[in-house]
Amino acid sequence: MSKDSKDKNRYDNVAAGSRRRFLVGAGTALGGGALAWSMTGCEEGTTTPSAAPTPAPHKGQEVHAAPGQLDDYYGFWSGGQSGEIRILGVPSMRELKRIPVFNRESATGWGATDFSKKLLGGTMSGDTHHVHLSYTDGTYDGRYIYVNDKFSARLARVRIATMEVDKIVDIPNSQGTHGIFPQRHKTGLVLCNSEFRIPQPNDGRDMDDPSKYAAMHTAIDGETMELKWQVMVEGNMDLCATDYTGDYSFATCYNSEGGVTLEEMMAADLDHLYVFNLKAIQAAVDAGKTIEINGAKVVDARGADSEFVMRVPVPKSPHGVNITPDGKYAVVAGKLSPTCSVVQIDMLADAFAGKIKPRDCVVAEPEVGLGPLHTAFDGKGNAYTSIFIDSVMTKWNIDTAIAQFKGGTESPILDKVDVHYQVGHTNASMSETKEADGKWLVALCKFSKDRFLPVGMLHPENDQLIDMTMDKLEVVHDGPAYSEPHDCVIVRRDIINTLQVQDRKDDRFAMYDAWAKADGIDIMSTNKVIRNGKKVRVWMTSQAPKFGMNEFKVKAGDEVQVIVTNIDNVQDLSHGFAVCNHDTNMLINAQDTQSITFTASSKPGLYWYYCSWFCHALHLEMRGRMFVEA
Ligand code: RUQ
Ligand code: CUA
Repeated sequence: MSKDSKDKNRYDNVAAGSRRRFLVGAGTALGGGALAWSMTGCEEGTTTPSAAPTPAPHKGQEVHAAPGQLDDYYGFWSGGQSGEIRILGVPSMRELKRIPVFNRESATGWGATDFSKKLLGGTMSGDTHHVHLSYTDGTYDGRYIYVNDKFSARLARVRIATMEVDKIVDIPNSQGTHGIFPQRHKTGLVLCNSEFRIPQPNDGRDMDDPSKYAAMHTAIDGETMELKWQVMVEGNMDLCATDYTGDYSFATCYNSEGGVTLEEMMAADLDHLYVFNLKAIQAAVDAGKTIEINGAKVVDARGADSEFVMRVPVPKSPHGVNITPDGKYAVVAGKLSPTCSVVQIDMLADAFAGKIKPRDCVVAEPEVGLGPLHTAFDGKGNAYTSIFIDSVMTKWNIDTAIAQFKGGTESPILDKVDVHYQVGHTNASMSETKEADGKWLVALCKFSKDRFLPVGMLHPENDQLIDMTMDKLEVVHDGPAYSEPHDCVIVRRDIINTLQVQDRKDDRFAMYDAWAKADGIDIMSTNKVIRNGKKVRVWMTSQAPKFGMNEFKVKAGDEVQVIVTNIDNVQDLSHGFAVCNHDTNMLINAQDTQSITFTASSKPGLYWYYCSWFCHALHLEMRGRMFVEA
């Protein structure tokens, strides 16, 4: 066997290995016809992996960011099972930062510091899928980032000024919190879908009676991060969206059959888009027309359409729902159908009033390719749908699709570009706002197969950048990504303004201030050890290249809390505080305070503590001794 054919074999095996059955079955006959739903289709057909041909030089926008050159956009990526958020520069696709959210992170001490421990409540892993920023008047207001945790039904908020998590809320009565979306007219509610149906309440009753399972559409206040209400529905909910006016929220629903096995979930031909009438729900909550489940005010909207929830029938197992930047349409991607269903939002009121049927609100259903998942927009009337099975991005025109649905003959499909491979989410610059600008499109491909050097059994994913400004879509960058970005949003850089040094305004500082008051110390200058029985509190400052205390004494087995205030007042002059052999490290930014609690070793001895973030020419000398006495 020649080296070349060996290589080819290896790549074929890679391809075969990634033949995870995404969808099985059954060939669901719908709209465009029966589809054979397995990824085998793509290996035999259009997207057999092979090394990419050398591309022709790119003639569109500048992609490469030269040394020292800033990107035009911030990209906020979810980190999937890593539990974090990532910040990339777009178009360079350079990774700028990771924000630990639901994960324990060794570098910053997130998950180990007292404040992060309190927020995480002992649950140290998370599955982030959807990152969205807070809005005012239909566009990003630069205040907050929200992200879901699918593992443990939580919603976290990051304050953009500090790029740190400031709140985490547990969502009751929910499993598999998946789609989330904030309201767009103002920083109002953040709506969260539970994907999995469970008994309500889930206390051991009805465990094996799926007919009684239900899922929750949950409203969290985006300012206070308090739970406002839940709406209980019969089907599981996938992606979430909100309109631009504050009237509705949306959830795609698959498994309207209420099945618990794959076969059962695939039985019906149609599923639907849930439309939630937020004003009617709020009125019911205000009037006390709710039931209480685990402390949540719940509106029961199971079964049939009501003033609260309407079900717009769409082809089987819809996935993404995205709202056009003009606020007129909800585009529902078919997943098992090769179509997108376009729902006209200003017709929904008539459907709620019973004047028209819910299905009448569907005004277009263009065929976009096999396995449509998510849709982005350019603000110029075009939609860009990610097509999983075909591994393409399809560009189509919304008005032409509507004309075609009425009998027109012009095809709405404008272009298709191959992506590599099996694209999941997609998003475009400012696409989820009224300021969508049609510059950059990102295809988050679930598999890279042969695009990068093999690195063991698991290959990176591939976040590909596409130039949207030319007649033809063109892939201009391959971005390997680890575990496992689901979604991203791309935000103009003028919207994001971060602090240079800590402004000490988060909840965290109220906590430290209360302790300082109790101990009668000045947090910005005191270096002091305070003992209270077996508990020792160490107040310490840091200023390059010294800690305010060269040594302190504790006793073996003491509970030691170290509170470090970094009194340096220079941007990026951060210090770390690590204690040897104590599983203890944290980052303290300029003008910030952080605290960490640990148990002093049961073995008496000397343990150095040291600065773990590079700060000064004498960074290595920035350390002190902890004496653990018997
Ligand atoms: S989902 S690949 Cu978790 Cu956002 Cu669509
Ligand atoms: Cu302080 Cu390194």
